[in-house]
Amino acid sequence: MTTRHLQQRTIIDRFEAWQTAFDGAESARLMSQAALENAQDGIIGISSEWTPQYDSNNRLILPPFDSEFVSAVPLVIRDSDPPLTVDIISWAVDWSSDNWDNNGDGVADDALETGIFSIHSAARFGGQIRRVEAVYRSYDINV
Ligand SMILES: [Ca+2]
Ligand SMILES: [Ca+2]
Repeated sequence: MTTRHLQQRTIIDRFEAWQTAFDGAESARLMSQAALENAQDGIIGISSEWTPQYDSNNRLILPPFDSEFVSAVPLVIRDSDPPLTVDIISWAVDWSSDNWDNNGDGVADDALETGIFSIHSAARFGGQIRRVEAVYRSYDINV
């Protein structure tokens, strides 16, 4: 490894960690989406014993990585030596059956929540944590 290469590494390490964590979170979201498409629960690295938490905007709040309910899954996202791995977690919500008023219209699990799913994913790498979330209608998901 050349000195020049080492200097470049130092400069970009911080951004790389941020970007790598983001890539990991995106990968987790895609894995959950694929699982939902295959009629699986789409949950990665979080115990089914966990009780979902929501913020004041009815958005799900993932448990922290050090939660007793979390066993983050290592995911290799770069070919390198050693392989670059991020820790990922993901949770999928079927709005029609989570006993929560996800769309904030005053009624939990109403007809307008039918067929809507959201996926909430996070990844941790190099001290950085990135979170992503997405909402889908079932016709996007081919359930
Ligand atoms: Ca509602
Ligand atoms: Ca609901």
